[in-house]
Amino acid sequence: MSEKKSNKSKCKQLRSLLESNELEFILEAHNGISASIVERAGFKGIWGSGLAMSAQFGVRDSNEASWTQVVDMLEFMSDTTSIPILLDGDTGYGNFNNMRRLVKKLEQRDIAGVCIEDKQFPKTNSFIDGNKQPLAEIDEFCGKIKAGKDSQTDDDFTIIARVEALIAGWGLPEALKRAEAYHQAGADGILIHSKLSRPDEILAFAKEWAGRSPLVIVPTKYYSTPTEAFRKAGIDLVIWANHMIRSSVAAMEITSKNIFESESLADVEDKIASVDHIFELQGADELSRAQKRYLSQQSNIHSIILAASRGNELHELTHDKPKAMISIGGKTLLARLMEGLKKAGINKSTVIAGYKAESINLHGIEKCINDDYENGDELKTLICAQDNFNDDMLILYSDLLFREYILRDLIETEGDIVIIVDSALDNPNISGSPDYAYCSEDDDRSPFMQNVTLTKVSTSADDDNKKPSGYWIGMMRVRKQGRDWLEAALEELKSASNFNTLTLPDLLNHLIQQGKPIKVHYIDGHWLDVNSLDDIDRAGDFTK
Ligand code: SPV
Ligand code: MG
Repeated sequence: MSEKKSNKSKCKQLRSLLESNELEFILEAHNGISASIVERAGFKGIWGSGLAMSAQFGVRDSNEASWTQVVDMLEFMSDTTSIPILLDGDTGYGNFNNMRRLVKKLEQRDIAGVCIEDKQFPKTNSFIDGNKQPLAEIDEFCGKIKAGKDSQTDDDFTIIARVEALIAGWGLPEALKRAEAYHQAGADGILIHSKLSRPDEILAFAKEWAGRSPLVIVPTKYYSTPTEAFRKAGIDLVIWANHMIRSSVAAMEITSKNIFESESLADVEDKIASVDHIFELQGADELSRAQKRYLSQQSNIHSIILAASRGNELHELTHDKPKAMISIGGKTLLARLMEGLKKAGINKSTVIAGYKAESINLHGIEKCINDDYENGDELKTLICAQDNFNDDMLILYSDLLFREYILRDLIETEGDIVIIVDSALDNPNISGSPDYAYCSEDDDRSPFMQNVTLTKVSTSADDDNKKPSGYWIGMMRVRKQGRDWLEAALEELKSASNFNTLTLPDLLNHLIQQGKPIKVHYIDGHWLDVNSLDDIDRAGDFTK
């Protein structure tokens, strides 16, 4: 595989190939991926074959594909490679004027050169009834060459004149006469073509031509000739003209037949290019590197949502569904929560259902089920989602309503485990028996981030005669280290006889007892949870 990319322009590279003292080779390609394969194989140039390109479009090599369709394809080929492309430009797609426009467009797309043949538009492939094909008038063709040369802006853009006299059966003298005329008209090289299975007429031409200008051949028919014979004859460039399209056609025929007959992929899988190899040829790695560099980092946070409980205080409202599926202002609590998570860039969520689990039917969530929700509390529910734990996750209750910034703050706060504490103890939205958070420092309401940790969560508002710092709102962020702590704690607690009664606050307290820092981020209101019928009214107001 060629690793070295040339600093030279593509036009200069092609010119060097023609003018080097070595015999050089270029190989056909017909689209972006085949061009890329040709370059990776080590070739120093690409033949933009008319036959192969028309074939890959599924049309005939008779100018059925328009010249702009060809040029569009060349652009893909050129974009994906760093080696020069010599286009098989048929007859130049019209007269001198069409040739001028062709050269202009090819230069704009970084195509290094074009080869035109002295037939008439629309041409057909030289191997189909070659001798019936009318040749162009010499003067007219010379005018086309001159027009092309006069319109190129890069001095190194190459125009090769292809002599079809041998194909049309007009003999060696006519071929030489034409080649000389085209050389005089300014062609940068001569392509002499033959349909014989032996190289005799090509070698005879080369001998007479005697290096007047670079000489190019296409040994499709005389393929068995040893390459050394071309070298000795002073040929400059060999075009392997159609071997990429033919090899891919052969492979596709075998594969399609195999899949059709076996009605299975089992036999072909090991015989074809892997999907990863296709990605590699497409440059997928470069794109992932660019994404890392240019895209804001996509969130990899996974949310784990506890939604197993009925919400007994809501009575009839939760007769046939859990609390999470109660509708507030026309949208369920869970749907609102998912919307909030998505807005914060969190697209992976696991919902742990229990009571009336079947009624949780939201798209885009993974559902885990705690079948034993009646006999267990929150930790029993949480461990049902243990397989979905992630090195970056949120654990939260499903009955929360909150302003968007709270989630954003939680995501942005550093810490192995971070919780949100509402320091507004007079928050009118909070009723019932909330979780009071006791913290290392109270909220100083300064705009600067405080370094506060949780010391306890309790349902009591005067634990040890102390005032709580606020409410834990039921959201926590757990990063890699925190996940390890949390999993170890769950493992220990699982064997406790009261495991079935344990809640998330119990888990937090256990972690604190073990000396693990639980980082606190303070907020000032702007949230509520739905536990009672009164909360439903408040929730309605909150969402207006
Ligand atoms: C092509 O590759 O399209 C050519 C070469 O023109 S040949 O098919 O041999 O005419
Ligand atoms: Mg052709």
